[in-house]
This record gives sequence, C-alpha cells and structure tokens, in this order.
Amino acid sequence: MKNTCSTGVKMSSGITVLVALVLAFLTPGTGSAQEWRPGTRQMPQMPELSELSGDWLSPRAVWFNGVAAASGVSPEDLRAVGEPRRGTRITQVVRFNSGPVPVVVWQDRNADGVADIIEILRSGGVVFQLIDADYDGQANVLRSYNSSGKLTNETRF
Ligand SMILES: [Ca+2]
Repeated sequence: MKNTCSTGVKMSSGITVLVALVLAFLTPGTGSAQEWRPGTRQMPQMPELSELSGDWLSPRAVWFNGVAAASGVSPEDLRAVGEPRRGTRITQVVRFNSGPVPVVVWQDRNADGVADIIEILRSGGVVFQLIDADYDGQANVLRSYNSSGKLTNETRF
C-alpha cells in the first residue's frame, strides 16, 4: 500500500501536523472526502431485509465511519432500502439513500450472504468502490473516482 506520510511519522508531531496542513492546501482535490478506507478487509454480512426498517446502522457502524466526509451525507440521515434476489428473501442489494439518491450501496452478487461490492457515492456518483473480486469474503481492491467519474486511485490488498 502507498503511504506518502511515512517520512512525516518520524518528525516531531508539531512539524508533522504542519506538513499535513501544507500538503492539504497544496494538493487540489485530495481533501478529507478522498480519504475513505475500510476499517477492515473482512467484508460484512448483508443485512436481513427485516433489519432494514429498524436500527440497521449500529451493528455495522464501522462500515459507515468516514462516509459522511466521503459522501457529504451523515449516515444517521440515510434510509436503507433492500432488494431481494428474485424469488427469495435473500438480500441482494441494499441502497442506503438520502431521499431518493443512493449514498452507500452494498451488493451480494454470488448470494452467499456476504457483501462483495461496497460503493460510496457523492451526489449520485460513485467515489469509492471496495470489491471482493474472488468472493472469499476479503476485499481485494479499493478504487477511488473523482467527481467526473474518472478512476483516480486503485489500491490492491
Ligand atoms: Ca457475496
């Protein structure tokens, strides 16, 4: 994984903060909205459809850390809408919406009950995409996109 702050860690904390501030001002388009990372590589269980009308956030709050900065919408303001796999009650897609607009989308493509794509959107456009490409329950890649939909970073795990 790329870590551009590795030299900063060795400096005194005051200088590190100063360097971080200067970098924040000098680097256009890389504010806090671009910094989302999953807290864990272990992809989450899909919620049951019946959970979505209750407190769906608390049991999976770790997956919503940083979502406010990335999306511009606080997780507490989201409404969860689930979509079952055809002919079943197995959750295939959950959209965590602000009004009609999805802010976070979880998908389980292979119906094993574990999310394999997690997307965070800003104003309706995907800004982060976390993918478990081989369906082993571990995230393989995190992609970042800018507001034009252009891929700006790809981190493989
Ligand atoms: Ca899955």
